[in-house]
Amino acid sequence: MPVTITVPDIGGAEGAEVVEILVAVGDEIELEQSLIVLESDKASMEIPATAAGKVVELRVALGDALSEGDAVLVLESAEPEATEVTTVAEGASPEANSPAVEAAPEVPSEEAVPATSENANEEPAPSPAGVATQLRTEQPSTDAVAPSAEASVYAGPAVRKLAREFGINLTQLSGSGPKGRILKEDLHAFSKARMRGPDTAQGGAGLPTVPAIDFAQFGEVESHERSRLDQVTAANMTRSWLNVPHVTQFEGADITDLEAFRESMKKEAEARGCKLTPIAFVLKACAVALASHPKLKSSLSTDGKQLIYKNYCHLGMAVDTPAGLVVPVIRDVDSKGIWELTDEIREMAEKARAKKLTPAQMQGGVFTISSLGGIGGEGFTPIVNTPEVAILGLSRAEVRPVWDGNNFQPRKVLPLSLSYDHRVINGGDAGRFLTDLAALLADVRRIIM
Ligand code: CAO
Repeated sequence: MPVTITVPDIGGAEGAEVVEILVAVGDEIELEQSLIVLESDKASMEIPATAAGKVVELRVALGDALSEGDAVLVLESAEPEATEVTTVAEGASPEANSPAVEAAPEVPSEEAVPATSENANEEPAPSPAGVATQLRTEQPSTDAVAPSAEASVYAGPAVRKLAREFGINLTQLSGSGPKGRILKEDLHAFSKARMRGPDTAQGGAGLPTVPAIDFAQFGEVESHERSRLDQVTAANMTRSWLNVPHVTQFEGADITDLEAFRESMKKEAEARGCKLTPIAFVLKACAVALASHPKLKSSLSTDGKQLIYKNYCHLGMAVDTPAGLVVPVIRDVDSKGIWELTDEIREMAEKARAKKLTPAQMQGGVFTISSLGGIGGEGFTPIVNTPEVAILGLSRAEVRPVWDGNNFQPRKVLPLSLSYDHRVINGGDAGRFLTDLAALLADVRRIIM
């Protein structure tokens, strides 16, 4: 018997354009097979068959504008007349579909449940036998993209389903089908590219790979295996560099008085069997400054929605060792004196160089100090030791002519460079912290205030 398939409830869309006709006269089609694709200004929708049979007449042409109830085609079906049955178009929005479901009481209520975070990854329940009414809500992609962004992508339900299975965010693809429709082939090409590397998968927005070069063509070369530590450091640096928007702020701290004090303590230091270097004072001054600027020792939650403040002050100290860079953590710097810190700095540096640090001694830092003062250089831009949000670089202190308003005075200036995670720290935060830190170092008496 002839069955006319009509446009179902398409979420109230009027005059949706026919952008694809997926069947032809003479085709044998199955129940729920997609017949045509409609595109409204909000979504694309595949119109499924509400009965199986042979197409005897097409009632639509490309470019036609259709609304609910318009005829799509006529089937010669062996099944009883099915034109009375309401069908909800695939791809129509859940909200728009709800009234249609209310109007079809024979449908079990779970059919009408829109995708939520709880059910988002479940397949829609199969339609009960003999009931042609069907609601398929678009489920959120596994990627962190607003569902509305993906819903506006021009792709059919099968492609969307496949994209969800592959964890592909459809907004990252450009379709090769008519009018930019995303096809299964586009998904396959995208996932192949993604497996090859990030450069091609992002359509040029990812990282270009560095080409492999045979250096031996230019002269003699030697290849040395990198230490495990170097490889781990490389991975950590890359991760931080790629994830964290870095900014570096510079300041010169006048440590003339601090150096005079340190010199005056030299004999006492020798008597104690230690060497008093500037870094112990810098650690202590940082602890004091961080207490007034707790954001500088916070961390961002993984979803970026929370800032985690830490009520402790364990500071990391970069140590240069023959095996590579390590960062032991000095605990509770805020409650320790300069002598205690000096001992601990030496102990940690020795352990680091002897590869005797335990994992626990390298964990829990809230802020890192990297001192190249003993090596040299006027300044550098350290990389934030994520998930910390800031790191302080120290360069070689030098006597410089500093204008006091009347004359140039010879002052010893310690170059400070503060790199920070600009997702968390603003220039103002960094500037205030660094100014306060420089003031503390300029007059170490303030450290005990
Ligand atoms: N300006 C001028 N002189 C400085 C100075 C500075 N900012 N910092 C230290 N010095 C002096 C010290 O006073 C010492 O002088 P004397 O021998 O005349 O007393 C000399 O430089 C050597 O100091 P040091 O570097 O051995 O000792 P420290 O306590 O200052 O630092 C440590 C300890 C462990 C931080 C350091 O040895 C180290 O490993 N630094 C490298 C850190 C690093 O690699 N950072 C880069 C990380 S990113 O790649």
